Amino acid sequence: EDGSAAWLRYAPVPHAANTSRITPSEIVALNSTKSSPVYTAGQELQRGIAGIFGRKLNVSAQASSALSTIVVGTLETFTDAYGDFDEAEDLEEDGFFLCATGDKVVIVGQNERGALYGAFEYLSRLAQGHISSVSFISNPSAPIRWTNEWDNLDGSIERGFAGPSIFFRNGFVVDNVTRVAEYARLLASIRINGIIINNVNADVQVLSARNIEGLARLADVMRPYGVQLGISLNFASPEDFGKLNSYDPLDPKVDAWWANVTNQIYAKVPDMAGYLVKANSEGQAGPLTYNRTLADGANMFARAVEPYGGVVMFRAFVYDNHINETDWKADRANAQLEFFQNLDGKFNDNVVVQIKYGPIDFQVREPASPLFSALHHTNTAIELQITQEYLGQQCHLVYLAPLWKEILEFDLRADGRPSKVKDIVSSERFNRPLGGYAGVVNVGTNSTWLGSHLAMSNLYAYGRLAWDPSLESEAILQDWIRLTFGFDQKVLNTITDMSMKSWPAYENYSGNLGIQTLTDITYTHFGPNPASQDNNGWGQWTRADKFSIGMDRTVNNGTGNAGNYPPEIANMYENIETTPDNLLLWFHHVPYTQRLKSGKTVIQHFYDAHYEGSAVAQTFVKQWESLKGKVDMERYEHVLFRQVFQAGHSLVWRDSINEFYHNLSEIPDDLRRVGNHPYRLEAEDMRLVGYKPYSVSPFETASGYT
Ligand code: BDP
Repeated sequence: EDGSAAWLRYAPVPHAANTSRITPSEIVALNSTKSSPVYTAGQELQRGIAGIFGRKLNVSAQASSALSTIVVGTLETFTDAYGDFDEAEDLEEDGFFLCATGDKVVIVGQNERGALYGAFEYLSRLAQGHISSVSFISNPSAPIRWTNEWDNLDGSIERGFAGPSIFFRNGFVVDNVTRVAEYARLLASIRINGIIINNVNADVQVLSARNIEGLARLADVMRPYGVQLGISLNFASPEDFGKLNSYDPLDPKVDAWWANVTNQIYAKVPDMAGYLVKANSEGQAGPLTYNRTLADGANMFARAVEPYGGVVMFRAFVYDNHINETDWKADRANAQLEFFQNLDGKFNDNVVVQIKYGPIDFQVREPASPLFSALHHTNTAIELQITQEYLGQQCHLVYLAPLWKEILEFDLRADGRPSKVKDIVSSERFNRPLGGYAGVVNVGTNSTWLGSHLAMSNLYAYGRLAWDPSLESEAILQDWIRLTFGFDQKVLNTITDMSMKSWPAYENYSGNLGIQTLTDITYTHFGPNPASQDNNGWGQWTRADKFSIGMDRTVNNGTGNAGNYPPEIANMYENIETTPDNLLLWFHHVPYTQRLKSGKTVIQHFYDAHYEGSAVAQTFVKQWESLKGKVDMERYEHVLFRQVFQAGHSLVWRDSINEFYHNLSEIPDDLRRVGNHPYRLEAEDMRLVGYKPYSVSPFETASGYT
């Protein structure tokens, strides 16, 4: 159990009696072409049933009249072979119909991909011991359900925590693509249909002839899983790679250059999903250099991929990372609206503006980005981060579905009407042709995929929510636990409890009340460093001084950011009384002695929350230890190591943050804990062998500064 099977373990179901309940004697997969997802579905059903029930069924491509079969096909092939059926008309693109009664199982996809999804759904049910009869249709919430990998051509991964890239090595696409196929299989099982395989900070060399050949090899192994390949582009490629003297999107030479490159790629990868573009952000080139709009830039790529049905994901993460800290009206949270609001309706229909869930950058808590409610004539997608960049980097357990759900279920009240984020990105609310989900994943060659077994619940939940955002976080989690760790009730209860407590705990011991995560902001984004959250050009600021803390984003006195929301929401955030406590410091600058709705002062809440959050992290170790013998040793030890680390690091967090604000405000903790470091073992108290004292930065991370 090294984690490579993830949730597709197909472990035997515990009660032998169940084996007699699955009686189909053969599998009919109505396509014998090996690159076809229907063929894959047949193979997968065979593999899964062999694992779960120990029975090897034959797979045939010929429709059979035998009563006890599992038939999988597309709407077209199924009706050709077996005639019409009632549910057919309700199927939407990528959707499937699954009907299992006794020994007869019918799986029909609206297309090939849908058929494969139906097969995975059936297997997931079997693997979880659900063998009762079912008959239902399932359709996706949105057409775009992609991952974004931030892999560099040299094989490193930006914000990757699980070893080097599975896609690239030494400047080129890897030779051995086996693991890419395995990854595509994993993603297909959660109904992800596209992967952008390279970093948004894109290297122009992805367009080299050798790499385009490589893309074709990657696409070939992903195709049987219905996963399309896409790439990130560097806006300056015409100049830096093509040797033109410009990359102006309105220059016909540049346009022709992109059309030509795109034709070359589609010649090798006829079903390429499209392009992802990060422009004019954090030093990346873009159309603004030529006084062209971001829409001019996006539409240039859109024209190139349009003949092939390709899509351009254009990131709304546009800002200048040299923001002037002394300008009190400056606010990075306003950048998205400043750049995109006036472009609504100016993007081609195959462009999707990809918006991070909040206005800043994957923080432990942010309000939903107001841009979702501002673009009514533009396709949008939400960008989520499975990679725990600011959230413990896979060394802390943080189950993210509850965070994503808060955003997806948030009602932005555009035009005073129900406007939940999930209904905007599904394309429904503003009746758009496209919309969906982009999840930053960053798998690596580590057998666990993400570097941590428990972090895989996040990838699983991402796919499930992209398909159906109305699912509950806990229900998704429990499916994942059963598939990953089996049927033991104590295992289920314990991992559920730990996971559901994990985001609140992390928020408590990192940054609470909407102050942002308080990690080191200069580069690592990992441990505590509240001082770095001011005096930096990135615009992630706490505005903390001796007396008060928080960003004033009101229209009245602040940066005006609250006014970016539709009126009902704007009014809520404009006023301290109606702003929820958990976003108080996001929208308001208040004295440390400000009373929260709970009655506590801001500073006392800080102290208490940090003690509470880190205390919860201590219990994760005990909880996990209680599963010894119920989880295989390999995964048990791997997880235990991380939980012990998290328990320790949460104390470092607690003490650094509390001491920092204690020093700054000079307001004592009511319970006089700050400065005492309960539970903590000091390096200074140990006899050091092979270690030397070292002055740490930031100094608060060690109680004695060393
Ligand atoms: C920031 C990451 C950086 C990414 C950037 C982005 O730290 O590595 O390049 O987001 O999303 O949060 O483009």
